Amino acid sequence: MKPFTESNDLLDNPPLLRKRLRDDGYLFLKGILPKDEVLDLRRRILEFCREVGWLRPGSDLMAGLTDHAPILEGAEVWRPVYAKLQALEAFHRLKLHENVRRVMEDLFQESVFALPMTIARIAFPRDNERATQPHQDWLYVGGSTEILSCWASLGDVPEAVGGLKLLKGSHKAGFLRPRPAPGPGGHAVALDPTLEWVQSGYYAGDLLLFKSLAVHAAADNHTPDVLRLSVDFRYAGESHTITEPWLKPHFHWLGDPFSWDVLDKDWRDSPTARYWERLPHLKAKPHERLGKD
Ligand SMILES: O=C(O)CCC(=O)C(=O)O
Repeated sequence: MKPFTESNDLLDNPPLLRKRLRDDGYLFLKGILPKDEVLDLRRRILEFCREVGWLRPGSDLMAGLTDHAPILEGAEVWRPVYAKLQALEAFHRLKLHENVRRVMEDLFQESVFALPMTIARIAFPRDNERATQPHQDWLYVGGSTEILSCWASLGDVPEAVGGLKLLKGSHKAGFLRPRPAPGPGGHAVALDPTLEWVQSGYYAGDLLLFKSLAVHAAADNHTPDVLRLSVDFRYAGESHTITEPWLKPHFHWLGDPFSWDVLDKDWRDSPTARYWERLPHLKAKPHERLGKD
């Protein structure tokens, strides 16, 4: 598979950065997130995984090795682990880092805000058929099609472990009607055979950002035993409309503990909590899931 084009050399040239995003549908930025904070999050999440017996006994925590049968996102046993992860202030803070904000302001050419819903994935090996299928985020995110998605590995994710791959140029085809499919999100789109997948290995701190209509998917995890941890979040310019569900935590549709009242109770006074309630221009509308079968 062809590697991502790295765009760090354009960070000082916003017009060219914007042009590359318009042309390719994505930007791959090396080392833009604080590596120490990313690795600290990895350690904390892997501790939660170890507590419930998902990690290989006696193995190095940070290696994230598992012999456990794959656990699917949403499963009963997954929920308490994910609730602990979602209750970490540092998890929600990562997306607000000034390096990300600066890039987003250059791209949107106005003040920006991160959508509050922030997603983590604990993707098991030996489960490629139930990994995230090719899709466009706009189906789930709705609102302005200019909203940008971001995906970062929590730790190093070499190509063999999977990470996220993207169909370069696919954002130009408009909204593609999805069909039901296994894996997170539950939908997939047909692929334009003239377009090429791109993917690179990720190091802690790297960020892939892409347009809401860009087709992307989980790349296969070719290892027998390495968990893939990642975070994904979204940004909008202050003039753009978002949809109301994205003001809530991921999996809020299950109710508590996936509510802000439960998740941020220990850090309610921090700037990470409820920052969107202090944004003067935020516009949110209900989400009509166009294209839902
Ligand atoms: O990490 C994954 O498997 C899926 C992430 C994704 O599709 C997204 O960020 O929109």
